[in-house]
Amino acid sequence: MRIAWNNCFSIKDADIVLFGVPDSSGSMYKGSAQAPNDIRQASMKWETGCYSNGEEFYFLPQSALNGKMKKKVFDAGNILREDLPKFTESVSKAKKLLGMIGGDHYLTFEAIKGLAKKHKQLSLVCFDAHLDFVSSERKFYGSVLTELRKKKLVNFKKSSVIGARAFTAEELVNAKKAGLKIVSMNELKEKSPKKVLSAVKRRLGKKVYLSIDIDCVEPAFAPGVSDPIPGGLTPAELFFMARSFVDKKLVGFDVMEVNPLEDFKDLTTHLAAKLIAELIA
Ligand SMILES: [Mn+2]
Repeated sequence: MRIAWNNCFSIKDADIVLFGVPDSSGSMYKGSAQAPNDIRQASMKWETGCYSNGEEFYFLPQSALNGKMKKKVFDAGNILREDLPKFTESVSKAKKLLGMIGGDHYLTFEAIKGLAKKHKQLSLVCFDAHLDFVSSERKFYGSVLTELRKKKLVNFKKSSVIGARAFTAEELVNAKKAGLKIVSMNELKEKSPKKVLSAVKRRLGKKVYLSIDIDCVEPAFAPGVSDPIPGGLTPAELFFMARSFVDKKLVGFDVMEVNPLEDFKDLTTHLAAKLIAELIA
C-alpha cells in the first residue's frame, strides 16, 4: 500500500520521496514498527483542507491523481534500517525532498548519516517532548542528538528543539555545551509560536532537516506514543509551525514515534497522516 497522495512512480519523477521505516529496534517499546503502514491506511480515510502558499485548498486522497496536487509525490515503500543511510544518500543526490515515516526516533540519526554525504553540517529542527540528548547510555532513541554530535553531522549552533518538557540534568548540560537552542513548552506559551519561529529561523544554516517526534503533541490528542508527557502542543500549533519550515532550505523531514499499540481509536495515526498532508501540500 502507498500513501494516499502518491501520484508518480519513480524517484526521478518525484518532487517529494516518502518512505517508511518499520523498525523499533532502537526503542525499548515495540509498536512504532507498524506505524508506517497504519499511517498509510489512515491517509486513505479522510478528506481535508490543507494550506499551500497561504491558500487553503481541499485535499482529497484522490486529488493526487486528478491533478489538484502541484507536487509530485512518490511513496517508495518500506526501507530496512540497514539500508537507510544509502537510501537517503541516493535521494538527496537526486535532489529530492525526503519524507521518512518512522519507526523509532533513532532512525533520524541513520537518515541524517546518509544525507550528510551531500549536506554537511545540517541545521536540525526537532519537535519533541524530549531532548534525546542522553550521553550516559548510547545508541537508542534517547541518544539521537548525542550520536549526531559525536559524528559531527549537525551544526548544533544552528539547530533547535521545540516543545521540550521532559529532560534530565545531563541532557541540559549536553545541549548547552553543544549550543543547541531549546524552546520549552513554557517559553512557547509565554511568547507566541510566531515569535519563537522567528528566533529559531534566525539561527538556521543553508540546509535544514525537520524531525517531528509525534510525542511533542499533547497526549490527549496523540495518546499513541511510547513516552507520553502532558502539556504538549495542540495539533493546530504543530501544523502551523511545522509548515513554516517547508521552503527551499528543507532537504528532508520525518514523522516519528507513532506507536499504534498505545493508540486510542487511531487518533495518533490519523494525526500523523494529516501532518504529512500538511507538509506535502
Ligand atoms: Mn520524544
